[in-house]
Amino acid sequence: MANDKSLIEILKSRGVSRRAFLKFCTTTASMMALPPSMVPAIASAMENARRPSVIWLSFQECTGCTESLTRSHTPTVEGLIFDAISLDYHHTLQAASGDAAEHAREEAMKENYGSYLLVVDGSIPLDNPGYSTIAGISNLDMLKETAKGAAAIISVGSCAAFGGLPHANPNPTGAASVADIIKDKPIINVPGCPPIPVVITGVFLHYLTLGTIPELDGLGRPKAFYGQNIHDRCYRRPFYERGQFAETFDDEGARAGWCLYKLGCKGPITYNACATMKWNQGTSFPIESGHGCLGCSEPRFWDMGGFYTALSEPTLDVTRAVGVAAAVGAGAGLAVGAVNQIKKKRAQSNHETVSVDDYKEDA
Ligand code: FSX
Repeated sequence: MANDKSLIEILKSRGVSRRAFLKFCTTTASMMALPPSMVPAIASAMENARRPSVIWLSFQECTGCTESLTRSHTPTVEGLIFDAISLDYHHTLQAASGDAAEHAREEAMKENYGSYLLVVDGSIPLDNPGYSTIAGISNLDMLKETAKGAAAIISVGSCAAFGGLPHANPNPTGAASVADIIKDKPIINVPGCPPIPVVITGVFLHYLTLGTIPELDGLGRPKAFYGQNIHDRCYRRPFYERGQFAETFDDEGARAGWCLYKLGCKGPITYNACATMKWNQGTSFPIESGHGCLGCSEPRFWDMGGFYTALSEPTLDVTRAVGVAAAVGAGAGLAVGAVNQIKKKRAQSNHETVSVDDYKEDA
């Protein structure tokens, strides 16, 4: 249960040296887009931090989010941080099952009422409560009941944040996001299908060290990780500017590493840290592996016109006019509809009111 050991005690017991700890604090500050001057404050906060109780609920999802988190961090310090939260309930990771598992959730809620973190992955079916139940409790009822005593909610993955795959047209279960349902709690959206594991732990870290939720964009995503689009940080961007595009996945352009825009890359309308933080401990990310970005951290990405369909035909004007593209704030070469959609997304000022259904008119 929570609050039994401080974070530094846990790290020490696992053989993490002071030097490694401080290095980790520096990395954490950088990950959270905080200035180096914040490192001592982070170190001090982490030394005194107690493990928050975390209740993790999984609804309509593929478990990719949990796979992403668990497979990528052992035995790094980020992994230890994951150990350092008190994960009191998690369908996939907990040893208990049946009544014992449900009691663990109820006990954690009772013991830590008002202070526990609720993490949700997966969307919630609204059309028929029987579509998805846990211990005979509908996802909707379990979410509402567990959210009541939560200090904050982290929606991990695009399903929980925006509806994700279950919400894809024609949305047969009436899938809804957490923010569609819960209106009276701070909600941090950590989208991606799945999200980058270091981003998930980074959000935990922010809460753990600073006791606050990070600064969010109009879609409830932490700006530190979702503040820039893939296109702006993509190493293939110079090819885009020169109008050099792969036309097929096996042509000379593809072999030379040219831009994948014409092959359907959604990098220009996708806000995520893949191009900078990468995956598998910084090894690569989809575009580096030769595949366009699917836009998985954006609402309704399954319905964005096809993974291999270009956003629009890039023109000489837009491919060469970087300054103009920057001025419209949405990357170059976008179809007018896509630009409008992005502007609308960025204009949202209150993430709690953001719903996937807000974007229906743009479909
Ligand atoms: Fe969804 Fe996550 Fe994609 Fe899967 O929990 S964001 S389908 S990776 O597993 O919710």
